[in-house]
This record gives sequence, structure tokens and C-alpha cells, in this order.
Amino acid sequence: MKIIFATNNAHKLSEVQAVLGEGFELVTPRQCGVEEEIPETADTLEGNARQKARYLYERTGLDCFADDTGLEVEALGGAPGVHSARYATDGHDFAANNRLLLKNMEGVANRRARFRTAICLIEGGEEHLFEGIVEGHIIDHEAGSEGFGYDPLFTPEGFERTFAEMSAEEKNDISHRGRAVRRLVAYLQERNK
Ligand code: ITT
Repeated sequence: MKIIFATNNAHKLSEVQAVLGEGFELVTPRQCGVEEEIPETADTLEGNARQKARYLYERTGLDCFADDTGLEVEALGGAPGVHSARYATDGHDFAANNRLLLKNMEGVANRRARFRTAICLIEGGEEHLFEGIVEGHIIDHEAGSEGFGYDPLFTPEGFERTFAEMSAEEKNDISHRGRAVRRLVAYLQERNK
């Protein structure tokens, strides 16, 4: 089954394709002729996922889904949250975001944080939402070079290693996005029986 995934992030694309397995073929916006950056201007993860999926559906008329993810740090009142991509700068500068997070967490004892992913699927024009959460902690230095974004600073609950020190499979097994995508897959498989 072919389905459009509204992302321009190559890391995400490969993570999601791995979870979906061979039964699904992901198509990118670019492969459907949508070259421009898809707007993400809502003030919640769910709102952004919906906005991205709707944008693509309106242009292609095909079933599609989008995800939006945020890192929610307890001691920072849930920041960077929906602003995770643009925490330090206007662009997607992962290194600058990580530096700012480390600075804002200097001397902070409560290191609890979670990644949360919202997925919006648009199927035949109807919206369906799926969520995935992983709880964990922010460490005080960067560790590892796998993954992307805040992965070098985040250790999931029950692990001593960061997501950036895990293989893609290991991260997908327990991650926010892995969990949300497995819920999406369960739904799609049930529908296509
Ligand atoms: P698209 O909108 O094109 O899908 P994006 O990089 O903007 O790609 P998100 O809006 O979902 O993706 O994510 C916002 C930011 O949150 C992203 O730029 C990363 O800094 C961070 N992030 C998302 N998923 C992550 C993950 O699995 N591990 C670490 N950081 C992540």
C-alpha cells in the first residue's frame, strides 16, 4: 500500500519506513510535486500534524499522514515542546538547539523530560489522530552520534544510554515516533483486512 508521509526530514522518513515494514511504501511530498516547505504554524503538536496532513491532502487528494514531535522538559514548563525545531534559531539547527537546552538546564536538578509525537492520518478526507510518548531524562552533555535532533541529550527511562547511542531499531522499539507509528499501522491493517 502506498501512502504519503508529509515530511522533509530524511531521518524521520527512514525511522517510519522501518516501523511500517514492507507492506507500506512511503511517498514523499516532493515525489508528489509538492516542493515548498509545508506550513507548521499551529500552537500544538496535534494542530501542526493536522495542518501538514491537510495541506498535502488538499494538493494531492491522496491519503496521507504527518507527524509533529516535541521534547517536553518538566523543569522548563514543557519547553521547547511545539517549538522544538526553532528553539535556538529560526531554522532547524540541531547543534544550536542542544547547546541552548544544556544552558537552560544548567544547575537544574529535575531532569525529567519526554518526547511526544502526534500523527494525523487523513484517509478519504477524514482525520484520525495517534499519539506516542517516551519518558526519560536530559543528561548534562551530548552523547552519541546516531539519530538526530535532541537524541544526544535524552536517555529513555530504564536506559543509561541516549537515543543517539542506540541503533535505529533499538530507538524505534521504544521511541515516541515508533509507538505512534505502530498505532497508525494497527489502524491501517485493521481497515485493509
Ligand atoms: P518535518 O516537519 O519536515 O517532518 P521536523 O524536523 O520539523 O521535520 P518535527 O517538527 O516533528 O520535525 O520536530 C521538531 C523538532 O523536534 C526537530 O527539528 C528535532 O529537533 C526534534 N525531534 C523530533 N523528533 C525527534 C527525535 O526522534 N529525536 C530527537 N529530536 C527530535
